[in-house]
Amino acid sequence: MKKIQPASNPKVEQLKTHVVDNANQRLTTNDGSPIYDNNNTLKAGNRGPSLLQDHVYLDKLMHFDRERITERVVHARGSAAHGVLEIHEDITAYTSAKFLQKGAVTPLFLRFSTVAGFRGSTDLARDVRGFAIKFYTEDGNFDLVGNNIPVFFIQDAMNFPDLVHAVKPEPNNEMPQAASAHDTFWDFISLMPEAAHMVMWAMSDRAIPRSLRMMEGFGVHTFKLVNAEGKGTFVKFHWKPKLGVHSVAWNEAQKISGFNSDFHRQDLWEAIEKGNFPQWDLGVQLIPEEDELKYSFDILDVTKIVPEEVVPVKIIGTMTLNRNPENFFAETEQSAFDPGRLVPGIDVSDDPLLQGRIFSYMDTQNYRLGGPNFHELPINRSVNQKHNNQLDGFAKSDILKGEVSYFPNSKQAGCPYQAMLKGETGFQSHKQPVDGKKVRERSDSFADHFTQARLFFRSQSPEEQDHIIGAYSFELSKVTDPKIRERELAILYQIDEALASRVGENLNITPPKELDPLTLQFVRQNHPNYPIKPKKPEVEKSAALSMKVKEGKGTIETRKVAFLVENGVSKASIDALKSALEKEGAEAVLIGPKVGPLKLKEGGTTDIAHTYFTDKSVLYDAVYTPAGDSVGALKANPDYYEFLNEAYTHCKALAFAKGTESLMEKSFVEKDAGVILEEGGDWTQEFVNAMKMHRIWEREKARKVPS
Ligand code: HDE
Repeated sequence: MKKIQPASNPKVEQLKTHVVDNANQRLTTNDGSPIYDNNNTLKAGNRGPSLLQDHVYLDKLMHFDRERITERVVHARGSAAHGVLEIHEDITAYTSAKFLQKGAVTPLFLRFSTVAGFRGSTDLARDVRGFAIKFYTEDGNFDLVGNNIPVFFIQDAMNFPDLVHAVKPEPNNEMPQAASAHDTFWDFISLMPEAAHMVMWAMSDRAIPRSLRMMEGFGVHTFKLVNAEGKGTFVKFHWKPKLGVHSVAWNEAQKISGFNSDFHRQDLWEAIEKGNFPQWDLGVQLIPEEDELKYSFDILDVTKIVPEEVVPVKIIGTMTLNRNPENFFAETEQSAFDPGRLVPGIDVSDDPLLQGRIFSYMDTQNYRLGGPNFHELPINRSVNQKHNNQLDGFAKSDILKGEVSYFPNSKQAGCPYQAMLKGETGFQSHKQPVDGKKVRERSDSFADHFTQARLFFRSQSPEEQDHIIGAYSFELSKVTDPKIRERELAILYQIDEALASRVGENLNITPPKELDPLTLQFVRQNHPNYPIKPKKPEVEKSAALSMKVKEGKGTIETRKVAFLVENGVSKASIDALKSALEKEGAEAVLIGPKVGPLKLKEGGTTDIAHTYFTDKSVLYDAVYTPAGDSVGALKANPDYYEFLNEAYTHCKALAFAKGTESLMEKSFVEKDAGVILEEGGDWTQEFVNAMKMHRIWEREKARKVPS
């Protein structure tokens, strides 16, 4: 991976002016008064009652009592980093946005999140991941508040609070935390076939990423680019990770949640601290306005993708995350995203979900961050100074100069002036013709709920399909109301018969062939003539939808390999694989019996920071057993066998140094393409190649591995 030094930029410089460094400083109250004693409250006698006049204590406790703010109503659990976007291609024909011009380098802040869980919930929940980016452009902030899944559950903003209520913990007992596997979610979903496509993604491995650095990101909605002549072009935004798109297994995800519920947060933080800056290519799918109605699906319907085979993704730039936040609360927690933060050259489309979002985000930030001045918080400030006549409000920090705070004025020569008065461009909405009656209706072009769900399912590899079936079976087995299970199976039947019957087998249900009357009744509220014959899709399969690594395409950069050791391990045997891994950008981590020094066969010691007490195979990508006098101790160590067995079960690559093969006998590891022995040949390269495939999928077939 290309290591880039984080160059300074206007946002970094702006933030620096707000950073407080307590090193070498005297303790003070919030008003700067030096504190003499920070241990004892003021009392009447050293055994007497405390005094109300203790302003030092009052100052401290008054602040402490107010430390918590309301968490985000959704996407509460998040992790973020600073970075930059660099544009390599010329797309001036489509947009005048300055930050999208060839050569532009724009500072940004990216916050990843899960959706359903509370702020302290596990990173590895089966869930959609938020992918929200604030670009600090010279024309103000542009927020691209996307997800790692390119479609959404619902088509119209009116249903959003219901969707969220259904998926969040149930209101009577606040269970379950950070999980969709419960009655209310599936009750809602089974009445809303428009969710079928997104649910398919959520039941796929996309919803349990290996790392935030190994996820795709999507702007999700269709947006509009607008060029200097005012011509609009529809656009879909894509972020393609340089490290590839990878996931863990569901069985693994649940265990990671126990061993390290900060797994993704820590992974992101550590990668950036080590200089392994995560990178994504920025891609755009461009659709001329004339083609708006050309496809079998409606491009304003957020439950649809535009398959890459139909409109190719043009790569135009690279995003690099190169700096961790200085302070979690000040930056990650207080960051306020809003799809309505637009800059000249970019506009919203008429997607009714996107339109609804424009209100909700600003409204929620006003509430969550305590008033209308949240954009003055350092993390939210634009890098160009804002100039307007808006005054006052809670926590105002800008100090407006002079007596003029109105428009028009003559006392300040009409300033701040409107761009149009000086022949400047400024933000102009795309001049699209609009004509229609005021109605609360859904277009019938939004009525095909199953074709793309089918496209997604049929584009998956057999292993990925198995995982999807496993996920539906897990979630619907957790549902307690049999009617809900059946209703959902009727939806699955509409998508793919084999999918429905395999999930049905696991639930002891024969899938109904027709949608449930309740579901139909609901759909007909939007589409009175439902069912409506869907148009023939442009493609039946899309290779871009499968995550399976193509032979010879993978990378093992930043992957972690557990080296299982005991006293007496051979340094030479460690180094043999360690150097091969490091050459490929991967990391070797020694797991030993205790922290501190570990004896080496060759003499001397090495330091152990990770032990069998704390580290389990689910936290690593592959496992190696080096040779030495450690074999006896390993043979007697049940944790060693747990490590091997689990790594094997989760289809990871395993390597055994010469003289350690016999350790396999007590485990249930069997030699296969992903079990590499140090015997002749280029075994280190073989191991690297096996890791590059991410998983040894053949193993799943033979051994009913948990998904
Ligand atoms: Fe959000 N969403 N959303 N959403 N969303 C929020 O805003 C909302 C939707 C997304 O890291 C909230 O600041 C409505 C789609 C992300 O801070 C809230 C609708 C997509 C984040 C809100 C949607 C998203 C949010 C809660 C339907 C993908 C986290 C806290 C009309 C394109 C941003 C907040 C962060 C957060 C409303 C649908 C992505 C309540 C009303 C579609 C990544 O305003």
